[in-house]
Amino acid sequence: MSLIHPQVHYKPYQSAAGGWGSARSVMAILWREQAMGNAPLALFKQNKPKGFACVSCAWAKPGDPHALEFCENGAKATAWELTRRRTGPEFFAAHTLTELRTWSDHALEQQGRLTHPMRYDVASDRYQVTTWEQAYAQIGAQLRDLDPQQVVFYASGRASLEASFMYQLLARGYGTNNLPDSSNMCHESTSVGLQESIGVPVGTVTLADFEHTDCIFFFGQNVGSNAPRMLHPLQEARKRHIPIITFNPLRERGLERFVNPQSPREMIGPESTVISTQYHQVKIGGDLAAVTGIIKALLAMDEAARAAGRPAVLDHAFIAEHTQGFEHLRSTVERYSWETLERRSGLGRAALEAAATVYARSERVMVVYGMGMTQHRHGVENVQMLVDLLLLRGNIGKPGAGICPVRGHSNVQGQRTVGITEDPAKVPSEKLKALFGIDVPARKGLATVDTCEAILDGSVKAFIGLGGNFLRAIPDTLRLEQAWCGLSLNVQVATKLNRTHLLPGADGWLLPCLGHIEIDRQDGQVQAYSTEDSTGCVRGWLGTNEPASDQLRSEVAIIAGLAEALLGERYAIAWGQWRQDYSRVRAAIAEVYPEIFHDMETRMWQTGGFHRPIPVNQRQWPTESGKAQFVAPQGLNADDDVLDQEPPRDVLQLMTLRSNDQFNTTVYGYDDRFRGVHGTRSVVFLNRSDLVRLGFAAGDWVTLRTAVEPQVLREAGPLQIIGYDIPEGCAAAYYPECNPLVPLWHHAERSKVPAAKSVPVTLHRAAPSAAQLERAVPATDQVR
Ligand SMILES: Nc1nc2c(c(=O)[nH]1)N[C@H]1C(S)=C(S)[C@@H](COP(=O)(O)OP(=O)(O)OC[C@H]3O[C@@H](n4cnc5c(=O)[nH]c(N)nc54)[C@H](O)[C@@H]3O)O[C@H]1N2
Ligand SMILES: Nc1nc2c(c(=O)[nH]1)N[C@H]1C(S)=C(S)[C@@H](COP(=O)(O)OP(=O)(O)OC[C@H]3O[C@@H](n4cnc5c(=O)[nH]c(N)nc54)[C@H](O)[C@@H]3O)O[C@H]1N2
Ligand SMILES: [Mo]
Repeated sequence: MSLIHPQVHYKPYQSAAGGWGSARSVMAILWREQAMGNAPLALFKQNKPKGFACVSCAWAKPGDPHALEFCENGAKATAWELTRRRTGPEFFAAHTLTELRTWSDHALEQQGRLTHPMRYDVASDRYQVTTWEQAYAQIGAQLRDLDPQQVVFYASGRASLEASFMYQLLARGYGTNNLPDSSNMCHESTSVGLQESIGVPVGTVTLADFEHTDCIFFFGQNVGSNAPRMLHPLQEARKRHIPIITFNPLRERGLERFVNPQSPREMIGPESTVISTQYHQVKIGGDLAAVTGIIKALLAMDEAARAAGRPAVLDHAFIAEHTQGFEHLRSTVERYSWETLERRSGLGRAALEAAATVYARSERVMVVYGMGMTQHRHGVENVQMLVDLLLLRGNIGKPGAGICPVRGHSNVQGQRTVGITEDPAKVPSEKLKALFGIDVPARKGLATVDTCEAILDGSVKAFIGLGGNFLRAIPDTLRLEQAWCGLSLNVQVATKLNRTHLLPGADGWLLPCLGHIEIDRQDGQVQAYSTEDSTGCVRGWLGTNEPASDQLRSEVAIIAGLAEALLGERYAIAWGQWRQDYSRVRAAIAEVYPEIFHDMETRMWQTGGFHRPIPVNQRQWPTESGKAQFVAPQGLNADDDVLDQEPPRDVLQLMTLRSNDQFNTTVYGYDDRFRGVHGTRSVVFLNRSDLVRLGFAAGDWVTLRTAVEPQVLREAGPLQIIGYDIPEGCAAAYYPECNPLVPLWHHAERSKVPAAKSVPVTLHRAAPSAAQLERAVPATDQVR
């Protein structure tokens, strides 16, 4: 099964992000997915009024869209869903799961869209066609025999508001809060950190703020690959000469330069827009120290200004009226010496002072961030330090300022809003009781890491997955795969085949659903759906293309079918009527959450949709104290598992990240164009001084081993070394291939987000497989 790019090579990418490289890439992907017929037309309706929401990232879609409101990777996601390829009954008849488990992630999804409901047959080791009625009835019967605490209802962040709302009602009506979701591996550090600091779990910035800001700080987010549409507002900001100050261990191309591929003038001209005006290659996990340094510089500037009779640098009136904890933050920060801050951040004092100077000059500052902040042991503190920085000059609650977490999946934020959470305290229980007669279980449910622990200890027996690729996305993959086989029931609602489906347990069901680009008809009536994006904006959407198979059911229909089979008429919920008309689901959502969703049915079609109210933007702080909370860092170690004072010299900090040719565990291809890698993902990026010091050379093959908990062998590779522009002591390699290296317990305190960006590893010489050798990177073009 070789679907590898024929020409493997490494060649530093010289061009800007976007531009012709991006346009070429869109054409190539349409070709690759055999989607030339239907995808190009669909692209015109992407992110448009009465069109569909891009199924890629959660970045905001403007109310007045461009003619083509999509990016290279959004086009890939569209083509991926609209592919002409099909993974139907013939495919499953031809391959046992034992065989399919030897296939790559890429090869599996590349087979195309699932078409029929399938059930695993142990005797033949194959999936066999079943009917929807059988599926609902038998899954319902099995669930009735289980204790609800033994069952988990996972959601990946793509399902609509309607489907998500029904899914949590199904789980709670059945009797459990076991509702883990992908945000448990993603922005949960945000939800925990922001809730505590400012009293809301979501970002405060909207698209309009980009027009008013006069400075943007950018931490740990790879905008060029993972939220490319944001490059447009960034470019606009740069045209207004707004400084953008970036902290990232890698010089990510999208954060350096951009050519708008939809601007004919820019495409033929020599000019690209410089995105970052300061680029700080912070050490992995060094942000706590870096932000502490910036705050230290600001405190000093403030003191000096006031001593000299000049206006203060900090907004003391705001701090006094709206915040708590400033003095504690000040004394904590002042205790750290510059020497410590420099060592732990990997940045010089002058660089941090330069960032502080621009911050102090600016009246409206935004902080944008992503997984480089949340997926650390100190992920929650990282987020809170960014809030601290903003609060010092009143940069929350005014136009052009605020905190901007860049969420992942297209509706991941919305799912949380409508009740997908393991925590019953976050659910309007009285409403659910009054409206539907559901008693929300008092017992806290399992989030993602808890679910993994419960699978390991055997206390979870059944897994229902609404999308996603749980077994590939979670940490400690290999250990979990073994335990996973002990599940008695495994139900996966999906669009394409992935590795999680290949370990079906005792009874496995694979239920194919409509994608969001497809027209959803219920009893002949076209149904709309809705989402909430990363800026708290809710909008209505419509699928535009004919479904991949007439057997597909919508997620709403599947949840309704399961609910009818499992719960019957136990509650005052007309599941069947909700399926027939999704506006009834929206009416229920509006009844449960009127402050956010009142008049949803009309407002979601307004130009640009509607924004959920964020009280913080009126400077009302729904925290315990009624004020915004400064949080002082407990320590500045990147990782307490490796003693920072004297790190063993051969331990490197590994971050696992995405290439430009994947969507999470969906591997579209083997190129990471902006990082110069072509035709392979079996690489590890390392600093050249580290290579010399550790006795390796670019082009060598190594396995990585986790350097904590030595009694458990965690390994990934063999990977080929690329000498790269990355700080000393740091390493980078791809997710999900490196997930076996991340110990399950190695997660952020309080949010339990796996610390996928700081995994202590050592390097070990290894021989590549024959297949790997064939696609090895020529050693000559290694060094950048
Ligand atoms: N095309 C495409 N789009 C996507 C996705 C995709 O896979 N493909 N995934 C979606 C999802 S679910 C999510 S959550 C987002 C993910 O989007 P990102 O948040 O961009 O996630 P990563 O690709 O993991 O990249 C993390 C970035 O943080 C940097 N980084 C790592 N460690 C540190 C650190 O300690 N400090 C700092 N300052 N930076 C650090 C890395 O160099 C990298 O640039 O994108 C969404 N959009
Ligand atoms: N080491 C490491 N691990 C990580 C991360 C990391 O940076 N490093 N990132 C984490 C993050 S941020 C996230 S969000 C998770 C992602 O974890 P998941 O959300 O579980 O994984 P995805 O890869 O997004 O899921 C892909 C599958 O979703 C299904 N799918 C696609 N579209 C639809 C649809 O419309 N409906 C349904 N029902 N199914 C659909 C397809 O079958 C596809 O195979 O991974 C996390 N894991
Ligand atoms: Mo994510």
